[in-house]
Amino acid sequence: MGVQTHKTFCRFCHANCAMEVDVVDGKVIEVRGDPDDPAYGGYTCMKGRELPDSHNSENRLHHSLVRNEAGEFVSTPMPQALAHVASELRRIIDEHGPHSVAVFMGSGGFQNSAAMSASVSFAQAVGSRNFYTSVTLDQPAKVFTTARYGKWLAGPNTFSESDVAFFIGNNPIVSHYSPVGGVPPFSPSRRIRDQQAKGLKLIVADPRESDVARLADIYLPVKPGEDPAMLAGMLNVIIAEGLYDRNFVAAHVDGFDELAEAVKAFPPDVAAERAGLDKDQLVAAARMFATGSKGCAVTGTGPEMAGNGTLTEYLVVCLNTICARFKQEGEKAAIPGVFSPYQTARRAQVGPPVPMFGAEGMPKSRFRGLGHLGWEMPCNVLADEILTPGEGQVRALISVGGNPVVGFPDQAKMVRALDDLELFVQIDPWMSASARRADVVLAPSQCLEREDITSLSEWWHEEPYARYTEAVVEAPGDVIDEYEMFWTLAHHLGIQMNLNGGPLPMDRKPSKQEFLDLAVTGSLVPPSQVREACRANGGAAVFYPEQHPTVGPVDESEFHRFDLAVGAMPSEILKYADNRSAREGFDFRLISRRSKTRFNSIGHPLKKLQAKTTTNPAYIHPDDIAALGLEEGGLVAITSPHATIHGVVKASDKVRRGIVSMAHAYGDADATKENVRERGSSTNRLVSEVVDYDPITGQSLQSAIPVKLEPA
Ligand SMILES: Nc1nc2c(c(=O)[nH]1)N[C@H]1C(S)=C(S)[C@@H](COP(=O)(O)OP(=O)(O)OC[C@H]3O[C@@H](n4cnc5c(=O)[nH]c(N)nc54)[C@H](O)[C@@H]3O)O[C@H]1N2
Ligand SMILES: Nc1nc2c(c(=O)[nH]1)N[C@H]1C(S)=C(S)[C@@H](COP(=O)(O)OP(=O)(O)OC[C@H]3O[C@@H](n4cnc5c(=O)[nH]c(N)nc54)[C@H](O)[C@@H]3O)O[C@H]1N2
Ligand code: SF4
Ligand SMILES: [Mo]
Repeated sequence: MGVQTHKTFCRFCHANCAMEVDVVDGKVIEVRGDPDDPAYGGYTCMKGRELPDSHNSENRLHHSLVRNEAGEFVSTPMPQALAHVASELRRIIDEHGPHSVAVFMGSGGFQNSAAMSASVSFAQAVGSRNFYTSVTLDQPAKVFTTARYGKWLAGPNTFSESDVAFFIGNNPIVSHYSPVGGVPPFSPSRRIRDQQAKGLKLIVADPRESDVARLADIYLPVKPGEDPAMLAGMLNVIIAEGLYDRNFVAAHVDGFDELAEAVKAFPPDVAAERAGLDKDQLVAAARMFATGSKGCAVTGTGPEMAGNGTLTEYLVVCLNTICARFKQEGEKAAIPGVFSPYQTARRAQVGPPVPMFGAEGMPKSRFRGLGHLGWEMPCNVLADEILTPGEGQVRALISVGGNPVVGFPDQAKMVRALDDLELFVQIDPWMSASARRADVVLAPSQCLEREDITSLSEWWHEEPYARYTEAVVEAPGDVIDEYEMFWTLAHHLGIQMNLNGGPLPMDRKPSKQEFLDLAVTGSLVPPSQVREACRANGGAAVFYPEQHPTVGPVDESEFHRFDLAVGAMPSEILKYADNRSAREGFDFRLISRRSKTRFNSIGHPLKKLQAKTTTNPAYIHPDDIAALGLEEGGLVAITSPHATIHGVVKASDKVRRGIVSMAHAYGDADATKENVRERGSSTNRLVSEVVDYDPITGQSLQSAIPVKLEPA
């Protein structure tokens, strides 16, 4: 049979790169970047190029697995597996109440454009407060600070109009991730260079000279966890030298005087000393950022995980706010977001307050004073909610493309918790570290076997770009889409799922198109319309320039201001100034990074990615290697106050001294010193979520972890 070529997009990660896929005899044989797509221009990365292996691998699950009485997995038809899960859920709900059922949506789930709505509406239909997503293992302080300190309705300056950009612990060249205002992750390094050719000045702060740091005009090798000192020092300079936007502050910002007073604790010499930076570089960076006319400061995961995450994000909000890095009346809105249902018009003003953590009536956890952040419970409390008897104890967990064994803090405790559940359901195409501990593994379809919309990537598109892709191959064996799994479970339980646009039909299974239309009702264009347009366009993307909202004038009847002095801020700056976090005997800091060849733990089973690496090396400065008596290629024992792991030593003069830089999501619960070269090891064994965590978001210290290093 001949080759059939289809236009679609990759969903290995959130970037949704435009692809052409060759199919022979119903099998994907090759994928490549679609050179005709105007936003992506043919770009792909080494992970996405392995989609054929991912879909065709014989190690992939073709059938669901249910444990029998002897505890062995038995291959089970999907309808029976789902009926079994539903009857177990019914028993558990009847016995322990609705909060005993938890749902966790991990990063494998995010790749399906229906899975978030399906899993959250299922948890709500059950009536459980225990809905979790990887957002609270990731960058929850961004969600909190934008809601708490003020959200500009028109959005921030976009990258393509910027003459300055400041990336703090964000390495989009490898991660293909940057918050709105950062660089769109499609061909990120070319995009940065092109913008530099147009005059962009780039500042990067990272304790290691990351891929993006190598392109910087000013590189600030900040000490791990000391971003607040660096940022407060920069604010000090900007305010003292009057480099901020006075008119904007007068019109839209409260709490400026309190901020100005608090950052006096960080004059440049004090800030530079604390952050481990050169004072002149810090001052130069502050001036470079503030004298630019457009462009944002953005952070990635590093500084959010390094302790003081909420304070760091708050200071970044302050930088962007006092320098007025926002879209103004008459301009096109920053990010049109074709599939995003907007409740409020895009105006040149701050939006109404959004109820966040601690608001009246929001569900609370039984632990550490933590509670719902927006609509979800922080991952920090999941292990304790499972392990601790009492009202609302979690007895059943459905993990949708998450891998709690490797992603969560305190691996040993999470493993105990998973093993303590009455029912652990893992939705996963692979026998991942978590799937191996599950009671039921439900086998999902993979991306090229599904219809999907580009909702996950559209917050980077500055133009109204949209796609609805068809499935390009049929799924093998007995696998289905996650939305169908949740619908079937709800159908068995006799509960009603409600989406953004209203109730989902429960008497017959809705199509994916119907599901998506209801999931994003109120969007600029409904998915069904985009589908028709894409079909008419040979499967390629469509643009909706006439739908791109123009920023409207201020609505005086709904006028709000940024407030930089609510809650614990800015007094947290002074607390931080008085409090140096030293851990005696643990003089090194382990910092997180992304592996080029994996997406968290996604990709471990793929042959070509394995050929590149099977471990997450411990990158250490050559002088530290010598001083500690370590050896390149040898093993290092890495000990935190909580546990010890092993790593394969790799010399790198790109990391600061006093640091070990390692990717997470390698190694499973059985990883040992003996198998670290084949599996890598889990940095989360070193972390305790009850000792070092953010009191608002629950984010655990997953970077800048105090450790000591010894030869192993
Ligand atoms: N120490 C430390 N810890 C961290 C981090 C860190 O930097 N340092 N990073 C944190 C971050 S940012 C995140 S987002 C979390 C991630 O935490 P999780 O989301 O829990 O972990 P992943 O490894 O992404 O899990 C993905 C799972 O999805 C499965 N999968 C692969 N393809 C598919 C698919 O098509 N469908 C379905 N249903 N499943 C699929 C994989 O086999 C895997 O089991 O980890 C966090 N943990
Ligand atoms: N190839 C690949 N891509 C991925 C992923 C993956 O696993 N592999 N994971 C995906 C996920 S879930 C996410 S959330 C995104 C994350 O996207 P990013 O946040 O861009 O992730 P990283 O590339 O790890 O960049 C974080 C940087 O923070 C630095 N850092 C660590 N500690 C500190 C600190 O205390 N202060 C400062 N200033 N910097 C610090 C690290 O050295 C690192 O360079 O990436 C996504 N993309
Ligand atoms: S960047 Fe992400 S979406 Fe693009 S090819 Fe790589 S994995 Fe796929
Ligand atoms: Mo993440």
